[in-house]
Amino acid sequence: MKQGITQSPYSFTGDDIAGEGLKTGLRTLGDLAGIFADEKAYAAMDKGITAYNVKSIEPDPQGTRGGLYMGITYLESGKVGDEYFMTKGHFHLNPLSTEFYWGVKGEGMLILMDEERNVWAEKMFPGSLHYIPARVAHRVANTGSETLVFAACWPSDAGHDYGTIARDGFARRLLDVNGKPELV
Ligand code: M6P
Ligand code: ZN
Repeated sequence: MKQGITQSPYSFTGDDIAGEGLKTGLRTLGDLAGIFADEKAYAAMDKGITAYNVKSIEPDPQGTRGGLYMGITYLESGKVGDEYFMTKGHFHLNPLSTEFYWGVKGEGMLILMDEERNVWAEKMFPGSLHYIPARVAHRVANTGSETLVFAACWPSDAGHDYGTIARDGFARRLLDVNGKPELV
């Protein structure tokens, strides 16, 4: 049992997290097969390049009710054809689960889609804060020329449903149209 003054086992320095049990995950372009519209452009690219890295602190086992996880994602700048590098995107397995995202560095767009497949997007930048409601799929695109860094906090019983997005995709895509991001 802990007593008295102790030091937290975790740290958050604004653009990095560290501490006990830190988890890290890498997604290469090869891990993102099927999510980009321009299949020809995708086929011509090196599948080994890093699309993004995620670091997370997950103090309780996955599925724990009432627990919280904290993560930070480093999404590289790049495009596949006219489409910005983006995260896989997911609904939560637990449909009641919500999540906060916030922008730390760089420029991007949080793309959101409800179960009726309505799609909207919010600009991400250092200091932007985004609440992702229940039953809303979420994906982030890097629209800038530097690495986009964003942090997230989500319930430990949220889970990731990647299958729905893998099967049906998002109803709209964020493309570079004459140098500007547009939902198409
Ligand atoms: C955020 C959180 C994580 C998620 C990560 C990457 O850090 O939402 O749960 O894993 O972004 O997104 P994705 O899982 O869609 O690739
Ligand atoms: Zn989520």
